[in-house]
Amino acid sequence: MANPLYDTLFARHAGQERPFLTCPEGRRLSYAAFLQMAARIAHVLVDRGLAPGDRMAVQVEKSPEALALYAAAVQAGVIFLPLNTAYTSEELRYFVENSGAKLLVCDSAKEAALRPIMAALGGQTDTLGADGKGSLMAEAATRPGRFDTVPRDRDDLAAFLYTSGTTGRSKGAMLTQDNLLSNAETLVDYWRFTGEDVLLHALPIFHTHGLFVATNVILAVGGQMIFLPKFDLDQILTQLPQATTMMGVPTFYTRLLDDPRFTGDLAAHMRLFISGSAPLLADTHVQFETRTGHRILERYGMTETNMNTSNPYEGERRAGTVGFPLPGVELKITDPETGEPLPQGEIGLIEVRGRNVFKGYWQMPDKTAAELRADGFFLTGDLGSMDADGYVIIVGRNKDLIISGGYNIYPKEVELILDEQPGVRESAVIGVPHPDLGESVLAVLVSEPGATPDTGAIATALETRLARFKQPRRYALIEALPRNTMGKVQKNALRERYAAAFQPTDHAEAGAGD
Ligand code: MLC
Ligand code: AMP
Repeated sequence: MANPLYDTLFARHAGQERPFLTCPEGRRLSYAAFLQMAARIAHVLVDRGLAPGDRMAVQVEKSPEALALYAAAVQAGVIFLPLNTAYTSEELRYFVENSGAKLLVCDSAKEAALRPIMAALGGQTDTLGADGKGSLMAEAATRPGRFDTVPRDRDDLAAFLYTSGTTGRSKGAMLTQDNLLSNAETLVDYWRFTGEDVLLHALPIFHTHGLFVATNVILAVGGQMIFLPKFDLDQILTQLPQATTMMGVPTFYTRLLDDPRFTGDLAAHMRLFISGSAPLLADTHVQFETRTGHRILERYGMTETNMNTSNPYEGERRAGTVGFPLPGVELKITDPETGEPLPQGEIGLIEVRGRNVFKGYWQMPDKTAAELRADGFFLTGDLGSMDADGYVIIVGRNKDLIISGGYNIYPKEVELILDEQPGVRESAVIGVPHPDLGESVLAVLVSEPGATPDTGAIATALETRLARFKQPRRYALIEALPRNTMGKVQKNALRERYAAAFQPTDHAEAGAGD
């Protein structure tokens, strides 16, 4: 095939008037209209000087046009680099500089701050708003609705997704056409998606979950999506009767359960609820089944690997597990020290191999070599075991990572900025249980001798440096950080000490914050 990803997900629907996207305000887009829109945008990308293999960074609100930008990039052979809308200009500068993006598409509200950054790097800027307006679509409107698809190979890169790292420097995960395509095809079969499916889509489209898992699966079968700008409980409850399936992070499900309007009747017609990106508490699984009769299907994935494991469609969906390795994915549990496979039942590092596993980190050969073995196994950084029936259980992380509402935060990135703040001698950032977000960010600060850090001023200083979801929700002052004999900060001790910081009956020692 000339361009496997484009041909399989998009081209096969050309000219079809079947509905593809429905927006809550009543806007509807057929496949034919969507593909025409994408083709017009692809012309603009070429006219902007983007050649196959060039990067296009995109930081825009969710809209049909934003999704068409993804389709246009695939059709033009341009590498798609979506970015969280919460990232600050400072964070954005790093991504565009590191990736060498030639074009940035951003919201017009951010243009004044971002255009100079792009100009200094020799790149261009276009705008696209949540309403679909801006310079990109104004240009696109003047272009033809057909575009000659640029040939690509399965091994060619389709997307860069940045993921933070233990050192605080984000890494661009290079995903090929085949990584995305093979995973979408596997998931369609495993989860029994068909053209009759209507997916309630309330996830952001700048991460693997909302962009690749949700969207690619629907595109692969020619189904429909109810395309909500974000997770909004009222809209979910209104739209649910029109849907057959939903994908979400665990927070979606706990919020639904917290609302008495979410009843078994409302969910009775649904075919499937899927959860991932963060651990789903076994308790949530049980409560959901009690309320609706549905067992949530939990699966496990990563930016670098797409989806690795899933509970079965038929057969037992076992609470507290992430199911079996997907067809085509090899998974082993190894000793973190030696890399040797461990006997069944023992806890070790989860390693995966398959067509789903990425090519490496952009221009970071050392980091790639450290995490992607020469034999193709990727070290996920997650700790787990396999039960006697082959279900994978994730028990923790070898990596110092916080997952808040499905967004990842690497403590180092936050600690580096906290350590620069007046009165702060050192800091430790930890994730502690949060009833809504699963985990939330808490910063433990040690003062300079004789100083008392002003946590209010620190919180303000962080606003321009870090995306809101990475900013600590609570601060705690402590005499000294607990350390082991090697001098390493014992974060487990801190996590235990502040475990109740965000619990409703708040006996927390930590102050300041929500
Ligand atoms: C928003 N805020 C968050 C947050 N989301 N803070 C911490 N963690 C989060 N996840 C902040 C906002 O900045 C704001 O701060 C306040 O919380 C309320 O904002 P909101 O917009 O009303 O939040 P809400 O819409 O309720 O968002 C919560 C959420 C959302 C859980 C619905 O974060 C979400 O959709 N998460 C999904 C993330 C995702 O798709 N992950 C997949 C990664 S891929 P303030 O102070 O300004 O009010 C991956 C691989 C895999 O992991 O396996 O899938
Ligand atoms: P990301 O880097 O955003 O792709 O996040 C990937 C990480 O999310 C994984 O390495 C896991 O730690 C976590 N994750 C994803 N799905 C699950 C799940 N179902 N249960 C527990 N953790 C998960």
